[in-house]
Amino acid sequence: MAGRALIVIDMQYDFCPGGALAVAGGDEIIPTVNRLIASHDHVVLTQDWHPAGHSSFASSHPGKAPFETVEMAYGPQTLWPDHCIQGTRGAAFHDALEWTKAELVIRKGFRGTIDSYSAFFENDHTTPTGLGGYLRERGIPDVTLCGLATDFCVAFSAIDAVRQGLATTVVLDACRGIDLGGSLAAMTEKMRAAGVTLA
Ligand code: VGL
Ligand code: ZN
Repeated sequence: MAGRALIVIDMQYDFCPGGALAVAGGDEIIPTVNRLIASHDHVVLTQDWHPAGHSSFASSHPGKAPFETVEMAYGPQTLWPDHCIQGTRGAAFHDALEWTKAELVIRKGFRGTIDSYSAFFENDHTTPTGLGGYLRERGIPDVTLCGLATDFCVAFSAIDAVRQGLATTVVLDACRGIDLGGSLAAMTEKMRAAGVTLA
């Protein structure tokens, strides 16, 4: 598939069973993701990469528990268990992921006061990660997404990809979701409505 980039979202230990923010079956998709990596010319990885004490951690908000919502300057923000802290094992890519051919790793969520689900924009929806410019400059018009979690980082990335004018496919078999209060069905529908091809 010439000219198509695969964007592998957050295949890190903390999102796999045993990790700090484990997604059910998160590690089951690795063989499928590896096949997608093998069949794409260009591979980009994202890596959730938070400083200790990040504002998306419930532990940074006295009296709040993981999975509650708080109002941030940029809007509502779900609070999470401490996860993907820079340099820790939990933030590392899963060893079974065949990541060596990746041409770019986009780290996100590295600013202490803002979270970033999307590979393209932080959660204020205006601060870019640079990925849109990277793909434009390289003349890559088509992207395929897979990884974790379907209803957060994958969905936000896919919807932003469409907004960047990219032809966007999400391979659902190669994703797993968190599903907070029906978020998996809601975000799957949002992707479809935005014009994402669900494969
Ligand atoms: C993610 C919650 C917090 C994700 C990252 O990768 O979907 N979810 N940080
Ligand atoms: Zn995170």
